[in-house]
Amino acid sequence: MDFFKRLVSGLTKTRENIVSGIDSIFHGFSKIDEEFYEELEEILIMGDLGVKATYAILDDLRQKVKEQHIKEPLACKQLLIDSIKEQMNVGETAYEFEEKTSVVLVIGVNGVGKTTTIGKLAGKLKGQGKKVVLAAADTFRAAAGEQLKEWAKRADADLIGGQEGADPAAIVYDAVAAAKARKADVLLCDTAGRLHNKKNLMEELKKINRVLEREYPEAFRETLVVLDGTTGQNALSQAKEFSEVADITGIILTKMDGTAKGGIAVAIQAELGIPVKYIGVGETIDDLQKFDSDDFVNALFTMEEGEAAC
Ligand SMILES: Nc1nc2c(ncn2[C@@H]2O[C@H](COP(=O)(O)OP(=O)(O)O)[C@@H](O)[C@H]2O)c(=O)[nH]1
Ligand SMILES: [Mg+2]
Repeated sequence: MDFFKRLVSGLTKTRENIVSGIDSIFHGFSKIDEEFYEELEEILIMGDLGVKATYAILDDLRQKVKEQHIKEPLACKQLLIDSIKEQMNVGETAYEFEEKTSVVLVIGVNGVGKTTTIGKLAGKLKGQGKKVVLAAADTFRAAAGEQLKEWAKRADADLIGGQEGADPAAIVYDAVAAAKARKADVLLCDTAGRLHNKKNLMEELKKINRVLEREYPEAFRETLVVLDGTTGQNALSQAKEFSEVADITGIILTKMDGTAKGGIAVAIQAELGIPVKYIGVGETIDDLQKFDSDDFVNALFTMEEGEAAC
């Protein structure tokens, strides 16, 4: 299946959640009035686009409708699509780390998909002919290291780890030494996500960052927050909290296969202005895609073959 078809297919539930509601409004209303906007507002908020983004989208839509003297609800569907794309605009998303000697710190709460995503990323980079080293700096649970070891095998990447309970910053230190010695292109660091203990997490990230700054200043830095796309508004608040303790350069939204809450991608880019760089669309090594907001919105409003158009 090609890339766009997979995206369209993966977004089926989100599309049903948002677009079928929108379509019924566009068809159900004979004129554009307050009630029309109110219903639209409710659907966008229920669709996890977030309150702030929803208001911005509707303000923009109202203005365009006024300027262009549009009277028919159906005639403003394309304007709505354009408004969503505009609100999501965060400029060109950069993937510089893929081209440079780089170190990628992957953070996020437990269970969101950090380890899995690192495995997928390692596989992608290996596919591009890169040398990849993984740092198993989630030493909080022994299982986490084992899981990353499995992924390292699958992706054919090197792994640097330590005992359960070992100091994560010390593992990152060892991993940097290995990355340098082996002339690695990319070092991917897995971490433990204990957001419920913000002070500890902050201290831990600070320590890791200090090691990276001191030992690997020549490496290009990337800090990616992994969020579980099925958790909707929770994901948005996690992104906010992490942005308070780290300089986030991008978001990875996982479990976008089969969720009805994919609208959260709009909220994240529109509200936080942080680019969603990848989305996870399954549990295998190939299930990670680069994210493009225009493609995403197009896929959201594209009917799949067999899906009834309202
Ligand atoms: N369906 C689906 N499951 C995923 C995706 N990413 C991760 N998972 C699953 O989510 C669970 C937790 O992932 P894990 O990488 O261990 O999360 P971590 O605690 O953040 O490291 C695992 O069962 C993964 O297979 C995804 O994109 N789609
Ligand atoms: Mg993990």
